[in-house]
Amino acid sequence: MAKQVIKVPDLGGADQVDVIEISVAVGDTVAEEDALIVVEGDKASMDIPAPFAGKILSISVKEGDKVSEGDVLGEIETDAGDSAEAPAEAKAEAPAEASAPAPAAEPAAAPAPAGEATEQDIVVPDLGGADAVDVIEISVAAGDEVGEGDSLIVVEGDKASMDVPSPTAGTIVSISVKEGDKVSTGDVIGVMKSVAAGAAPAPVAAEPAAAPAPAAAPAVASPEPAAAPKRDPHLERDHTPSAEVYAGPAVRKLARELGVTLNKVKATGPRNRVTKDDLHAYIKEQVKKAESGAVGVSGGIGIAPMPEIDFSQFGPVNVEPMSKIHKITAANMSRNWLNVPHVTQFDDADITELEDFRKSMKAEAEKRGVKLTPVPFLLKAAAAALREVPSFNVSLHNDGEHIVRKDYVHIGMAVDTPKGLMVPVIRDVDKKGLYELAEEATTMALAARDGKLKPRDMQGACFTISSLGAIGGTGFTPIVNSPEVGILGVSKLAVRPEWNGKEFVPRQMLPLALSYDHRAVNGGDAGRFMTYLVNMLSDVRRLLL
Ligand code: CAO
Repeated sequence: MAKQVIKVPDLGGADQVDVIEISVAVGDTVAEEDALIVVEGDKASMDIPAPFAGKILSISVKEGDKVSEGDVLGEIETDAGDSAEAPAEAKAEAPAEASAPAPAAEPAAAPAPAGEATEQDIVVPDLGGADAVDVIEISVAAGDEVGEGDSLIVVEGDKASMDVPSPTAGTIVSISVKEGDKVSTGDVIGVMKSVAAGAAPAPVAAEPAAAPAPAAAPAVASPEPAAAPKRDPHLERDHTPSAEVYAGPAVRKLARELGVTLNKVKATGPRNRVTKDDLHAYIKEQVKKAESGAVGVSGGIGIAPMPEIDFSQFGPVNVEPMSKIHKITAANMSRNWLNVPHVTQFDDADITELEDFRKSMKAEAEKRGVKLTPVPFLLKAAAAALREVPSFNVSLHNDGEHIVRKDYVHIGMAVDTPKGLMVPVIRDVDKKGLYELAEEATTMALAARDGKLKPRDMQGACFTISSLGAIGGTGFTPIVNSPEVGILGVSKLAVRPEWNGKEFVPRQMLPLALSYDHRAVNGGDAGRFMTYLVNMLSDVRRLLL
């Protein structure tokens, strides 16, 4: 362990810069090069990185202070052993990567007469040793008039984003790089036409907005690499793109890593600056909203959050925690409701014959130890319909470009349990007989109610049946259990007068509601599916084939 003093490194000539952000606190563990504070000069902001990995022992500046090269910022306890105990000052004062300051732009070959437009290459100026930095923004286009020092493109190195400023006032003729390209000092990034001022022959090629500073005094012998920033601070301006967001390079980098658009973040820093804390607060808020299901549920469609209501003002209440199953179901329901464009189609199946048959088989079924309710018949009919109309036996691929067609028929069965809704899955329904399905449906429903289902028992369904027939109701619109694309809602069988062409006769009618994902299934296929299903249920002989 060694205690080291942290000092302000070479600021490339800038003096008395403002401390605009303290990025660490006492006790924080930092890695070498992590931003400790952010300072801002006239036009540039820059991170002051940690010279070593270690633990922050003290911070001796605060936001609003002014600092210059060599000023003490605080102390750090490094992991380095005695051998690494080089004078901290030496490390902090080490120069930016030993690269000689390069000329900002190639000088023009010939002086230009006053007032005459001359074309010149726009060259990437000294990047303070950084190499092959990313072009992250093109701020101008051909034909744009620019002033000297205006930002032309924004580049980003390891830790800093920097503007490449216009070397002179003039008109952009062309920009030869695009976002995502890599550029280094001396690369030509475009051509501009400048107007030479005054009669005296003047070098047309401009310098960058601020001349590159000479590297600081040579480092005092240090066993470790220099801790000074690797960029020329003159170029590290806080780039304020169209949204005019004010933030330092570290915050911008973090925002990009997290996929946050900075202009959405509420700035609380000095002069409306977005700080790291602002970014964290924004992310926290978004996560909270997403988890509550209020907004950001995949589509992020900006639904206003539900107001918080104190129900006790209306009468006695008891607030209880929701079960885990209830919470999962709630999240899935809102996800599916918001993501899936639902259509629900209704029909009634005349199951008079099916019921006669079922009742005639009931005693035999009981002898076999199974309960023959309408559900196994529905499973069998739905499996046949999925084979007949395969556009229901699909899932939409997440890439939005593919559809997954399934050559298996597994059907989920919604089970009402004291802990909430569970959907065990009966596999290969198309290959199973009625007794087998009846037995499996009973076993699964019991396992669901006893909380004995395993995760795999609830996975892999192609379609779901939700039967409320034993409970009641004439119809309901079930929610598709995505990634499935269809669900059948079954209501209570009712005896109704049906016209047979000559007279009204009492028939046992089963109300069915088929909800489907209209992205995957078109109305025609849904109509065919429902009609096929109804025919199967209405003619029990076909079901048994
Ligand atoms: N119409 C009239 N009676 C029906 C019927 C219908 N559509 N469906 C079943 N019945 C009858 C059965 O024949 C049985 O009568 P008998 O005992 O006289 O034979 C009785 O209702 C009870 O059936 P059951 O509930 O024991 O068995 P089932 O096969 O009908 O249902 C299951 C099994 C697991 C689907 C059901 O118990 C269940 O949990 N349903 C609720 C599903 C649910 O909550 N869906 C909503 C999801 S979306 O929120």
